[in-house]
Amino acid sequence: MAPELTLRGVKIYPGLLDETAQAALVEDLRAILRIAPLFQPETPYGKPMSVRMSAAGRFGWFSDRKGYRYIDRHPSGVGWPAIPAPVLAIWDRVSGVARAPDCCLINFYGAGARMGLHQDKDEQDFSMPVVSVSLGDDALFRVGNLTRGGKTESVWLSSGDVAVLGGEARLVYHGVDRTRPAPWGRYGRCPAVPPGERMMRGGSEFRSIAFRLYIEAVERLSRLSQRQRKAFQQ
Ligand SMILES: O=C(O)CCC(=O)C(=O)O
Ligand SMILES: [Mn+2]
Repeated sequence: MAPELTLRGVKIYPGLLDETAQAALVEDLRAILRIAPLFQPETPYGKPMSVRMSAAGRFGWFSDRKGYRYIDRHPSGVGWPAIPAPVLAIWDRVSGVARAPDCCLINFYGAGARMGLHQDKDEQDFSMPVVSVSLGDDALFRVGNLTRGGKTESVWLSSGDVAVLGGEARLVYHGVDRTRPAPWGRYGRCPAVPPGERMMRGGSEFRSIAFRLYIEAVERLSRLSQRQRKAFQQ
């Protein structure tokens, strides 16, 4: 499938998912988050990240003072839910690889959340791409270079857009500067994400969400200690 847009090797498929598909995916994500609630990772420097996360699949990404890594259970101790079939179908359409993904990371961008420029290099096999699916509000996605620094370019990703970091672009620096309410987006607001809607009971405003699929590093998998796990169970 040919991408409509390429930004520094990142392939972008604007509006790959129609409104019905977006709404169905949001329901799938809600079901995952009821089992494996969003948590706030900490950087290895001890700073809480502004993006909250969860995951589906065999592995989920996690970070605390001990570093960035994949773990085989949600920090509460519950197993990660399975990757929903429509997510696997998106992977099949755009990834260009036969192997199925092991991880569907769910990134939730609440008000003011952002993600600084970084490379995705906690995975084992860089011949596997990273696929990103945007749902909800628009996100300003920034792409840099294969090394830190230098000029960067950005693009607004809207609900239903899919981006693929693969091949030469697998290890480009990238990040999300900010989000903005979707009415300005190319395809409007994701119908399942009305403004101000509460995501979960006692949960937070479901302002924006982007989730990505990963094939990642089994060998670098680690487990949380009892003490680390307890911190999430309170
Ligand atoms: O949310 C996005 O689109 C980017 C997130 C990202 O780069 C990451 O979680 O590694
Ligand atoms: Mn990344």
